[in-house]
Amino acid sequence: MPHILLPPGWNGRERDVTDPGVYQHRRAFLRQLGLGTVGLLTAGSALGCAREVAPGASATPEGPLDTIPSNAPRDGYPAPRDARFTVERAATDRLSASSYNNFYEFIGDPSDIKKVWPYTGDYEPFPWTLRVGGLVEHPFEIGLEDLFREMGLEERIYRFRCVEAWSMVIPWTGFPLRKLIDRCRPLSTATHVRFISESRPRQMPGVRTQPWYDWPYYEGLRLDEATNELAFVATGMYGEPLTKQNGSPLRLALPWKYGYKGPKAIARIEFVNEQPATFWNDLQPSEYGFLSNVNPNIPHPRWSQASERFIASASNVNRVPTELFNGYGEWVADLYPDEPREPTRPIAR
Ligand SMILES: Nc1nc2c(c(=O)[nH]1)N[C@H]1C(S)=C(S)[C@@H](COP(=O)(O)O)O[C@H]1N2
Ligand SMILES: [Mo]
Repeated sequence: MPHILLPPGWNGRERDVTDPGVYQHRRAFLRQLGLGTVGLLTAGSALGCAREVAPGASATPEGPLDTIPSNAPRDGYPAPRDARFTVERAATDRLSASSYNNFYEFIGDPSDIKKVWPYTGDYEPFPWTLRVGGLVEHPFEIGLEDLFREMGLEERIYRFRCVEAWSMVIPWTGFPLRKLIDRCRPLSTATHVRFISESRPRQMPGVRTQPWYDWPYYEGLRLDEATNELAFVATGMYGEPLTKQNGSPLRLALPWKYGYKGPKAIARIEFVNEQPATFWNDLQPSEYGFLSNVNPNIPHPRWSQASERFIASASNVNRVPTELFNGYGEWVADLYPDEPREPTRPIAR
């Protein structure tokens, strides 16, 4: 494994070890809800917040929905909805889902790490080539326009749960991951699949200013998880191609797992014969397991997972109980006979 450079002040500073930084999160969240500032925990760290502008930088986007790449393929939108996947709650307001994000590659303001859309101006995802390799019959590359046409697009409304105990409901456009995996023709020796995100220092300010992370972002699944009916490759949201901050040009949506299991801006897929290392697990194994299924019975070592803040919109946030497998047990419970069905003590998994 490559070496992980830990952030300055790594030890004993909660702010630095938080995935998905609940710390800044709490502050940014309240600010977004218009509740003002709370106890200013200075985010000022050794890194500073200078925003280098890449040569030929594009203008800062005007708003969170101004970041859908103008050359994103639009064939097949809006896609027909798969009626098996709907949620009783109304979908999260589109603006909230596109302005409150975790995408570390685009963090441009360390004091508000969820606000990444203003820093996506230099990122030009299209044209994009997805590379497939490892334990497959024939490694190959495919342009996304061709891939999208070949796979066909559908819409699925899924619950979405971040490990930080907030949640949304998102209408995704895309195709089942199983369809893509079938096309990759993995060898019978493959047991797991790795996903590697794009990493472009010139276009992604967070990659430049946070060198202690082991870019590119990398994730992985067991093959039986990846081929489960629920596992979805998202190319769009709300009937349009993905915004840059939501993971353009393609990302995973795995509704029974915590959000970080779904990498954004996937560049490469690789089949392997052992459990692959993953980004957050390498950084903090006691807090972010490989499986990371949504489970109210497994508290995060630093907070409960029994309930979550459901973000309907910036002004409508309700605390609701968290469901085992995020409510998707019907599809995935059989995959996890060892997953606790009852409350447990905090354990590292
Ligand atoms: N490449 C990459 N993928 C990523 C992340 C990231 O920082 N980089 N964050 C993850 C986390 S923690 C979450 S909760 C979701 C957030 O997706 P959203 O911003 O579209 O809601 O993306 C996941 N995928
Ligand atoms: Mo997350």
